[in-house]
Amino acid sequence: MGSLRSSASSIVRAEREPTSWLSLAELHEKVEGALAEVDFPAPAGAERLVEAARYSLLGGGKRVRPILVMACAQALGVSVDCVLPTACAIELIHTNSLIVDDLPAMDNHAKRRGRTTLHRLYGDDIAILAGCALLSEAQRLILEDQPGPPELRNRLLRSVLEATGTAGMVGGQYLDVTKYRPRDREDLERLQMLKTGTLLVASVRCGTLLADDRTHPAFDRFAESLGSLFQVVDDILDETGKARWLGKIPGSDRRAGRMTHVTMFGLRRARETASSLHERSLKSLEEVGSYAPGPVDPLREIADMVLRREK
Ligand code: GRG
Repeated sequence: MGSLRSSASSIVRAEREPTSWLSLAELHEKVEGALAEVDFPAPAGAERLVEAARYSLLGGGKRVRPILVMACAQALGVSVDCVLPTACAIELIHTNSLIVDDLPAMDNHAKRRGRTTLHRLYGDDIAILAGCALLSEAQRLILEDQPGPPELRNRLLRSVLEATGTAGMVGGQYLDVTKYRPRDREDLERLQMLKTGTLLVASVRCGTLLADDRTHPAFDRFAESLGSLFQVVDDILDETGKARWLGKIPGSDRRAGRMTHVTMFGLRRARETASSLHERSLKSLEEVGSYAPGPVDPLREIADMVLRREK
């Protein structure tokens, strides 16, 4: 990501002109461009490893997490260009989690993002190494390419590592693969928050950290509702989604005997839960809108998109 390597020592505030704010579609385009530029330095002979990492990284994807980083920073008045390294880092980590989740030892998916999964195309060995490369490069992006003071980079990295480690995604995935059976709704939500919610919450947290040193309870509440909404909708899509749209073969939760909002409470209640989480996320955004200097619309559109998504 050569062009993003900046000597700027602090985050730059955007001009508060309505024309300088980016819409959701523009944020999407911006992050796609930045992801395409991410560099994977590798020794001669390891070209196929880089090709594999790029195959997964650039193979579609809604880019919800990096867009959240950018949209939150923008809502707080920060120029989107200044937060791209962290936004990209989070998408690299997310892509790693999809590669790992698809492996035969996990969910053994044949399709992801509408294409053949990485391990089926390149083999398990290269898929695992490509996943590792994505994780390492993600950390390098934050440590080296993210403009801002060193303490900011440390806090960003800490947020992301907490979300991915044993107290986050890895712990959640462990409970999942060892067939941990949630006792009740609260326990199910805890499990799902670890596996899916923590990285979404970290994306929002990174966006606000990049803007200032304050806590933002309204953003935190938005992130938690959105994280839960994302997983409830994922549970619904696993039951009702069409492979053509979903980009993977649905029904993996049921086949794996996984407890979800649908298998525990039924489709109708899962939809009601999704709708109330969506409302809750919009309520938090009203609070955000009452003080944020930048636009909240892209965040609102993300919440709508997460509720209505078909993939
Ligand atoms: C990150 C170190 C590290 C390990 C990962 C495999 C694992 C440990 C965790 C699995 C987490 C997982 C796959 C959770 C499911 C999350 C989920 C709903 C993914 C789908 O996300 P979308 O819909 O996908 O945003 P796209 O393709 O749009 O990016």
